[in-house]
Amino acid sequence: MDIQIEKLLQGDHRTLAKAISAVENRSDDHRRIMKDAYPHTGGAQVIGITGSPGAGKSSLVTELVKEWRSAGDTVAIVAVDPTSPFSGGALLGDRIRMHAHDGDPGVFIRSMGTRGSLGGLSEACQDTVRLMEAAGFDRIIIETVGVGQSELDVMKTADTIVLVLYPSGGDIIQAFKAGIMEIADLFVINKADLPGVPQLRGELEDLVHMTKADATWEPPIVETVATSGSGRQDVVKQIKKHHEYLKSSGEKHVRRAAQRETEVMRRLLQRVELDVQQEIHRALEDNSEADPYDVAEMVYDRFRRQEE
Ligand SMILES: Nc1nc2c(ncn2[C@@H]2O[C@H](COP(=O)(O)OP(=O)(O)O)[C@@H](O)[C@H]2O)c(=O)[nH]1
Ligand SMILES: [Mg+2]
Repeated sequence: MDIQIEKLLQGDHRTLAKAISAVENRSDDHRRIMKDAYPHTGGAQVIGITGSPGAGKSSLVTELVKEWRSAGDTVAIVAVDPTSPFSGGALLGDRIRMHAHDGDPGVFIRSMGTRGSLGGLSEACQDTVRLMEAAGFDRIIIETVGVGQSELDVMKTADTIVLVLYPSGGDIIQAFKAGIMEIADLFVINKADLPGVPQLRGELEDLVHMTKADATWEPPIVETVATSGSGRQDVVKQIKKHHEYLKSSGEKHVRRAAQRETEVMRRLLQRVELDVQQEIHRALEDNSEADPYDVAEMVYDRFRRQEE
């Protein structure tokens, strides 16, 4: 499979799709593809959208796409589905197609299964986002269900994090426990056509005051009805405002620098993990009587010696 970087940079959908597959499968040329693409990244606003299943994330994404497309912005979407590698993304794809974005070169959708990629979800997702940036998309959306640590890591690679809630109780506590509350930049109360909105807003305001007491950006709370499009302009406005805040405050730079460090660490640890495991097995076999403190010490010493 030969990926032509020039075609990727021109925004060719087929080349972009092939490049993402190559990276997901950790094919031989994935490092080359990423190195070629990397200098062309950093231009898009990456928006993470999370929330429990059924909150209305895909419906909201569909509305945001409409709004941005009518303003002339191009949009690429990564739909991370924890259950199946296909259903969620296909569903989202169907929705967007239903709204006549089919064949629109300004919209690109890719789904990704939680266990579908070899190098880890956040790595695959981050690489995918970079390829989309290199292909010239203005806005990149990552839609994911905020359940596990890997989904949380995925969210942390976004510039702007949106948490979608709806009035039914329960999921706000779940989000709080999962640590999403602290990292959200914008809260959307979707299904605002249903009863219970004032209560949810009250709970949310309390939690925001608690977790974001000394933050320079106080996350706004926006109400939407994704099925009718009501409130979508407010969401778009707040996402834009957050991006401006990130740039003017220097926070964007700070976040990207921190992400860079985390990424290097993660990629490195992944590579050494296998080596370390082998070393541990050997040390355990050779020293069946030794306690874990000494074995750990031995393995560490062996690695230190290898370095010298
Ligand atoms: N009443 C109501 N239903 C909605 C709203 N937004 C989405 N839904 C419905 O909620 C269900 C789940 O929506 P979906 O976008 O797939 O949620 P996701 O799992 O978070 O992506 C669908 O049946 C939607 O039609 C809303 O604002 N009000
Ligand atoms: Mg969905």
